[in-house]
Amino acid sequence: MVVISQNPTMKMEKIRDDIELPIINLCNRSEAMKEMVKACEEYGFFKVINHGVPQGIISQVEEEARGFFAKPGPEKMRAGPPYGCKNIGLQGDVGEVEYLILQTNSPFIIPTDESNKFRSAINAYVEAVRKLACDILDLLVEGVCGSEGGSALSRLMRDSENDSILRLNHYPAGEVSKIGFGEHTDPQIITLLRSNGVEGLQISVQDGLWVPVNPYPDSAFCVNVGDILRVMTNGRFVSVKHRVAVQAYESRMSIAYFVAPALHATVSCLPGLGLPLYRSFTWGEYKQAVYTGRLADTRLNLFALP
Ligand code: GA4
Repeated sequence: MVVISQNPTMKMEKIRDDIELPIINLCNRSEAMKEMVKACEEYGFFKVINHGVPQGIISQVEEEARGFFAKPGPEKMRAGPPYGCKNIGLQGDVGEVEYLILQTNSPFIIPTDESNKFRSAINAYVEAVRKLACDILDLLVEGVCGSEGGSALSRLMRDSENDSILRLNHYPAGEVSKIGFGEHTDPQIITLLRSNGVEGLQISVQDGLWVPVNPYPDSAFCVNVGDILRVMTNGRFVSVKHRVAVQAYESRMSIAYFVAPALHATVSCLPGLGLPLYRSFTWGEYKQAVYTGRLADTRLNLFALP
């Protein structure tokens, strides 16, 4: 069904609540491969279950993150640069969100975490989601290029200098008219997202038409295609704009693992996928464009070939 939103800051937008993202069972690998490729072409988003990330590891990091965000503001500010509140990026974008952004290729400290429990929970989580990301990337490459594709994508993140990041977000409950995180595509290869069962994520299936992503099943990871994977599949997979709306009834918490290559890695289309739509570039070059632009920009246009 298509409903017109009454929401003043989200303007008069259409919300479609009859589209469900596919829930893909990773136990059945050949089925999963086909379903994932189809979902990446159609929505740029899917959910995975039986993903192999132990529930204990997920619960631990979620509990620590809840504890961190429940601390008083000044104490969180002490966490310094990894902690941010409302300001998104460097060009004046804002949202009703507080967050921790952690670079996963170098050791980090969270000054409020005297016992190091949070850090250990994060490290265990990153190790587990990294494996899952490699697994998904290998299946996707095989689905698109056949077995000759090998580990073309997962190899990028096996590089110890890969630029993957972990972002923990907290969207306090509030006025539903407010945007927690404005519309954007993820710049990286793929994103693996967990949420605390509170809705808010919406994806843009076509201009001005938003689909709310239901946060169930609870055990699932929501996976989405980033701009780099779009380039590498020569536009066959779509990196789709998404955003997060504030919920009135409960705070939303999410943990996103953004899979990125090393800064020096060259990004270009995988072999056998036709005439390239984009020129080759390094991830460092793309990241630079990402941080000099605004959140909602369609940065890939800058790299499109005539
Ligand atoms: C969107 C995806 C990730 O959250 C993120 C964001 C980054 C940031 O918050 O620092 C950016 C945004 C994201 C894309 C455009 C730029 C950079 C904010 C912003 C305005 C961590 C990322 O990699 O790109």
